[in-house]
Amino acid sequence: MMDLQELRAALAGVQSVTRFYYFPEVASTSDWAKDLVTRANGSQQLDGTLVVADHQTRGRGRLNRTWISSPAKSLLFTCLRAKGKTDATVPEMNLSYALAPGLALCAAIESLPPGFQAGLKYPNDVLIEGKKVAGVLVEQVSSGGRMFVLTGIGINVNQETTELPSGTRWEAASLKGFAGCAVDRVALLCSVLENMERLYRLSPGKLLELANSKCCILGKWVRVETAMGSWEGMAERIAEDGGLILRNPSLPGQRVHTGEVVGVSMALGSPAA
Ligand code: BT5
Repeated sequence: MMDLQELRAALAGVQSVTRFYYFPEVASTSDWAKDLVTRANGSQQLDGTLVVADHQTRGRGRLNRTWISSPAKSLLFTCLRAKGKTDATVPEMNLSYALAPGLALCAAIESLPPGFQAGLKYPNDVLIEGKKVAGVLVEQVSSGGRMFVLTGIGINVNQETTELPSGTRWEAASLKGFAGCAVDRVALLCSVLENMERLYRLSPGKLLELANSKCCILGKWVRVETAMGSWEGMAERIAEDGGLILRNPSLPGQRVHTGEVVGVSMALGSPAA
């Protein structure tokens, strides 16, 4: 389990964290954070709150999918930010909230020895060598007339291969599997939080540029499933509104939102697997 003293000392050095809650086990850090916002009637003081757990019994991904963790081996946390009054009406702010966490994860992971090459799978899963090591769940909740952005992050840190979920669409992997040795979860947590703060200060345009440069599916033929159906095409770029632009000769200028990339063909122009 995490050493609470060590966690407290480390987080004291992270400017963006105003308070934190730690749980050896919780259903979901994002659900707990949501309840906290409601219980506190949307108090502004919640801005900068961090909820960390060593294990989740009902971890969630997007669309209520499951996020599987291993006790004391995953990094599981949710950070809470109060949205400024103007943020709600400025779509670019939503773009920043959507893109910064995945980019922060890539930066934090890439700074670990021995040197990783991490990529973003649209919208913000983090892959190493095509395997999923982390996922991000960005949600908004309002209470007491104030909006909060809840950024839930799950990273496979120190799991053995046998402890990872199998049968997932994107093969799961842990950082330890690539590093060959255990990774310090507290240091990694601080690094992700600091990178996130640094990235939030960039303009949405700059974030978009970075996200496009880290997006490992661009230039590949992909299949994307959305609530409106399934689309195929060459992933061209992430657009200003956060959508993914697909090029397909029979569907010019196709743009998909909040979809799930389910198939990627490594050979350009050939159909997705
Ligand atoms: C995500 O969703 O990848 C976002 C995961 C966010 C989890 C964090 S943990 C802290 C906070 N509290 C929560 O309850 N959630 C957040 P999505 O893109 O929908 O991917 C979910 C899919 O990833 C599942 O359907 C599985 O196929 C796969 N999956 C589940 N657990 C995995 C794991 N540990 N590693 C890799 N893939 C996994």
